[in-house]
Amino acid sequence: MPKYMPEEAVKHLERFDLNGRVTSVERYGCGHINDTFMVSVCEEDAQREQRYILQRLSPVAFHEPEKLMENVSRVTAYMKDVVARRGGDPARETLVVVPAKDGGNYILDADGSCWRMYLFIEDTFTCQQAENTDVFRESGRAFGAFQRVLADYPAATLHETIPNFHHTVKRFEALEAAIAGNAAGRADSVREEITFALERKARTSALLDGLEKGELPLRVTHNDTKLNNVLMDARTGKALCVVDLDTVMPGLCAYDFGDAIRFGANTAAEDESDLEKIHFSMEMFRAYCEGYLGEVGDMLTENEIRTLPLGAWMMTYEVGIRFLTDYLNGDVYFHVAYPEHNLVRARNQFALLKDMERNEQAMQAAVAEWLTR
Ligand code: ADP
Ligand code: GN1
Ligand code: MG
Repeated sequence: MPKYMPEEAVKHLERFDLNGRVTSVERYGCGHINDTFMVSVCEEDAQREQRYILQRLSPVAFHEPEKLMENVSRVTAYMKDVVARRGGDPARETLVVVPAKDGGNYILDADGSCWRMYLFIEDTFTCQQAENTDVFRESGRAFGAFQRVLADYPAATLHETIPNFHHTVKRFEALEAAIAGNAAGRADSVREEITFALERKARTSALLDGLEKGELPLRVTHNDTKLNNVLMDARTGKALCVVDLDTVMPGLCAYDFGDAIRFGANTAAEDESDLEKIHFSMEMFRAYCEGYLGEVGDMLTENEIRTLPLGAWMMTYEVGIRFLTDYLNGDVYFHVAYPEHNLVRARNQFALLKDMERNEQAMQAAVAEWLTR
């Protein structure tokens, strides 16, 4: 997808309820889906600067922005109450949607693209890679706490913003269609990666089978638990706020656990091209278990806990085939910085997957410890 430039973004700001003069608009963050900008506004009355996040939702990923924003508004309002009741600071610990002048919570531009704004949460940082176990353990605590807070949320009121988002069998079918369609003429150059993906077909339904048989419950999950979707407090180093709520919908806890592991227990960045640098870190895995299961260990069933390592495998495999699919389709979904970017990401995830497969027993043993606590 082409990236939007600040000059394009700035045009939409006058439709939001901002009290002051816009002084700068810059592209921001490392998300692969939306176009994100940081906006600075010099407030008229007070002589101070207020910053905002402005985002254009990806129309390729999200087809019903109205429903998506309804989810975001409801979930953030719910979390705000919980945080306030606990004596926390709702403006820092949850996302705050900035209203549009027409009273809505987003605007549509002439092309039908959806733009929305949040208050910028100051004095935080995000990590593009887990630098140490403390940071990763903290992110596990944050996603665990997020899931716990939403445990009693009326899940049936949530819209499915991306249908079948973690339906790995359907992701596999999308890969098969991309191979057959060969839209970008790249299929012959990635035969090795295609074979690697196809060889693992039998396992793609393993979590869905558990769901179908009633062995695994649906919960309200985040579904995109990358480390850079947690804002860390720059003053304390502790996790402060979970962001990127576009895919909050019913799901399996193995999705949230697994997606976090595939990103943070990789010894290299998600798009490292030197495969020698890519290893699966059991140390990081254990640290995440401490953070995550420390929050939700008593809430999850034994079956759920036992499927967490499978979740790590599944999410790594799934996003690997999603990157490969997008490469075959000509880079229509994920933002790319160079032509081979999606292929590099797919190879990276497959290298990680191989190392995870070598560590499956160790992962199982690590989660089993939580069953006897
Ligand atoms: P994408 O869906 O494209 O990943 P995100 O919503 O995750 O977009 O935003 C991209 C990045 O912007 C995040 O990783 C985070 O670093 C930063 N970010 C998002 N929302 C806020 C906010 N309210 N305050 C400060 N930083 C934010
Ligand atoms: C996308 O939006 P972002 O960058 O946090 C994607 C995830 C992938 C991830 C891979 C809505 O996450 O599913 O795991 O890239 N989000 C969506 O880095 O497709
Ligand atoms: Mg994100």
